[in-house]
Amino acid sequence: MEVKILLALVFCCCVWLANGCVKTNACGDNSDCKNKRRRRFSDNHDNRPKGSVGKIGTHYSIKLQDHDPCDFNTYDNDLDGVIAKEEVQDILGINAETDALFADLDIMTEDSVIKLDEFYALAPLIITECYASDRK
Ligand SMILES: [Ca+2]
Repeated sequence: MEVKILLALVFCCCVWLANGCVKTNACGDNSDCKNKRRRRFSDNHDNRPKGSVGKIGTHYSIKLQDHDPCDFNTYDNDLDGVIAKEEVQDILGINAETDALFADLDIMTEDSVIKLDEFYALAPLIITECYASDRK
């Protein structure tokens, strides 16, 4: 009987500790990682790139002030490693050219996000400003 109570107590402690660890590793309410993401977003909010895109035939011309239109990180504002359509629209506006650019960059996987490999494979082919870019 005493052994069962002791085991139950140990089990409860393990569950309690495990829950604590999960909360620490995932972005919990007080964890730093969530704050860092929010901080980057708000830091960038005033300094977010703003530009425009024009379509010339099958190619695009992107005009951005003080930001590199050929840099993946220019577009990946939330740092999740992929570019969502909303992230491109935040910078280039919501219009037909932005939609077409996003669709052409997403042509390899068509998964509604642009991954790093996709971006650097396609940007030098379809974005005029990136023709000379030899980034990998
Ligand atoms: Ca992103």
